[in-house]
Amino acid sequence: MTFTLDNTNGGTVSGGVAIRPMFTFTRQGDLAVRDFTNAIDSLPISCVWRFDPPEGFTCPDCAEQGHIGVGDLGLVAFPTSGSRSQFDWQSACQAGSPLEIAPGNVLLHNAGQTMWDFASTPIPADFFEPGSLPFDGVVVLQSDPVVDHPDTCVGRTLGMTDTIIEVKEPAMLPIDGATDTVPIELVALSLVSVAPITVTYGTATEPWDVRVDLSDIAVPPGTLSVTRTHPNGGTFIATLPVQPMFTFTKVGEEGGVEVEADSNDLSGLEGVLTTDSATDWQHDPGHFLPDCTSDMDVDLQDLEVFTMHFSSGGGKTAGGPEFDFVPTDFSVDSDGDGLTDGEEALLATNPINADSDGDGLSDGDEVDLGSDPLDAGSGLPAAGPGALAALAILLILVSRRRLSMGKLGTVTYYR
Ligand SMILES: [Ca+2]
Ligand SMILES: [Ca+2]
Ligand SMILES: [Ca+2]
Ligand SMILES: [Ca+2]
Repeated sequence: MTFTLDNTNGGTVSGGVAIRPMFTFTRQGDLAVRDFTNAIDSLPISCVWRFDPPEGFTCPDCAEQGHIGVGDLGLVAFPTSGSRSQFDWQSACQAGSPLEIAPGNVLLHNAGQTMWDFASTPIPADFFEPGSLPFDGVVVLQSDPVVDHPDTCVGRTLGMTDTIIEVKEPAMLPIDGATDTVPIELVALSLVSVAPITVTYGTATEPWDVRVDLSDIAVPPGTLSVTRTHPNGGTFIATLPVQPMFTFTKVGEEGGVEVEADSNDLSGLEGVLTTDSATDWQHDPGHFLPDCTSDMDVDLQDLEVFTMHFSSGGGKTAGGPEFDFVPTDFSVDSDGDGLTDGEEALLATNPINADSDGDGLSDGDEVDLGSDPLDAGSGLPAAGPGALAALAILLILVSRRRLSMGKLGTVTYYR
C-alpha cells in the first residue's frame, strides 16, 4: 500500500492487498459440507483517503506536519473514479490546509461601524443647490445588497452581499508562518444612508438621502498580506483603494433632485482604506454559488474573514470612510419566506423580499407549490382539479404558518 499525502489531512492510496478466502458450501437437507480454499494474490486498491479521527480526539501531533499516529488513522476511502467534490477535507484537527487561497470574489456584508465622515473633505457651498452651505458631517451607512454582479449571473442575487473584494492572484501558504502578498480590488460597493443628511441653506434645512457606489474612475489594486499561523488560518492586513460615487437625492421632492459626486466633481473623495490591525481569517472552502456560464460550481468565497475593519487612517478625526465587514451568511433567511439567502441566490429571487413577484404568494410557498416565484402570473391557482389540489396545499401551508405564529411568536416554515 502506498499512501500519498497531498493535503494536510488526506491524499491518495494505491497498491494491493493479498486475500486468501475460505468458502464453505453446505447442502440443504443433509448438511453435507465442502470447504474450498484458493488464493487470490492481490486485490488492486486505488482510492483517496482522509484522516478522520474519532470524536473527542485532541490531536497531540498536529504540530508535526503530515504525522499520523498509530491508531489515529481513521481511513475514509472513496473511489477515485467518483467526484472529489463530495470530499470533505475538514477534520477534527481543523487541518483543512490552505496551501493556496484561490483567486476569487470575497462576498461581504457591512455590519457595525460603517460611515463616511466629510470633516476633512467637506462638500463645498452651492454643491447641492445654489445657496447650500458646506456639508462636513458624518453619514452613517447601511447595506443595500448588490444584484447582477457580472462575475456571477445576471439576475442572481448574492444574499446580503453589499461589498465584493476580488482576490486577483492565488496566495501560496505552504507552511505555518508563511506569508504571501497578493493584489486585491474593490469590485462592488452598495451602501445607503441610514437616515437622510441635513443640508443647510441659511436658516432653512432640507433632508437628502445618500447612496455610495463605486465610481467608474479606475484605481490601482490594493494589497492583501496573508500570514498562515495555523493549518487552517492566520492573520492578514490589507490596503484597499476606494473611489466612491456619491448620489444625493432630495427627500420628498416631486420629480426628484439628484446630484452625483466622485473625484471628477470634488477632490479628496478618493482614498486608501487600510485594516487598522492584523485581522484573523480562516479558510472555509464551503461557500459555493453557481456559475451560470459553465453549470459548474465555483468557489466565490475561499477566504473566510471573521471581521474586517477598514478606515482611511486614524478613525473619525482623520475623516473619510470606516467600514466593518463580515462575510455574507447564505444560511440565513433574511426575509423569512422559508428560503435561505443561498437558495434565493440559486433561484434569483429577492433575499430581502418575501414575495419577489408581488402575487401574494411567498417565494417559499411558490417553490413548494411548483409555481414560478418570479412570475406574478404563476401563483394562485386558476381553475381545474390540479388547481384545487394546489389550493388545498396552500391552505394547509397557511394554517400551519398561523399555528406556528401563535405558538412560538415567530414564523416557521414547514417542509
Ligand atoms: Ca428568504
Ligand atoms: Ca425572498
Ligand atoms: Ca410570489
Ligand atoms: Ca408567482
